Amino acid sequence: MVQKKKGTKIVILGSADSGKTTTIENLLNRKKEKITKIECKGTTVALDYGNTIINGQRFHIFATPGQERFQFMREILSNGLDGAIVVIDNSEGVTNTDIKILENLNSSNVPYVIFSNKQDISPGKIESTHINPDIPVIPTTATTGEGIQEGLNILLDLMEN
Ligand SMILES: Nc1nc2c(ncn2[C@@H]2O[C@H](COP(=O)(O)OP(=O)(O)O)[C@@H](O)[C@H]2O)c(=O)[nH]1
Ligand SMILES: [Mg+2]
Repeated sequence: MVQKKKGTKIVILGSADSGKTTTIENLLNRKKEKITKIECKGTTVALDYGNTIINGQRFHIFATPGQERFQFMREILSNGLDGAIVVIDNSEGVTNTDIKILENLNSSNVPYVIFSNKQDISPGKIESTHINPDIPVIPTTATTGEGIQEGLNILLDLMEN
């Protein structure tokens, strides 16, 4: 039996400490939605999860752990996703973990955007041959919310087309 989908799944990917949890907090807290976090010593070990309604549609948003040993969680969470956000720490640049994530996304048909985060401490554009020139790169500061909502809207537009 074909099941009716109950909402849209967005996954936030990126290296450890790039700002994924802060991004999901920013997206959901402003709407006072509850977030479930599974952390150890302040870092995500399994996932962060929250859901919210945008324009009458339910969105399930997951943030993944960045450490390599949790790659299996990225794979589980990346099943059946409708859109993705890759959060890159602009002060660190594109890491090996980010390269793997970008390569996976580029070989899929999943719409995604890149947040070049921590613009407050490292302003400017990311330069990397690993970034597909067709993919929108949005400068963000997750701690203040700068660029976050705008970036989500750009992703939602891509997902509609
Ligand atoms: N200065 C600055 N710090 C940030 C920003 N976003 C996240 N952080 C900090 O970076 C650290 C890691 O953030 P977190 O969201 O836990 O990263 P995650 O491992 O990707 O989930 C925390 O101390 C955050 O407060 C940002 O835009 N600017
Ligand atoms: Mg986290």
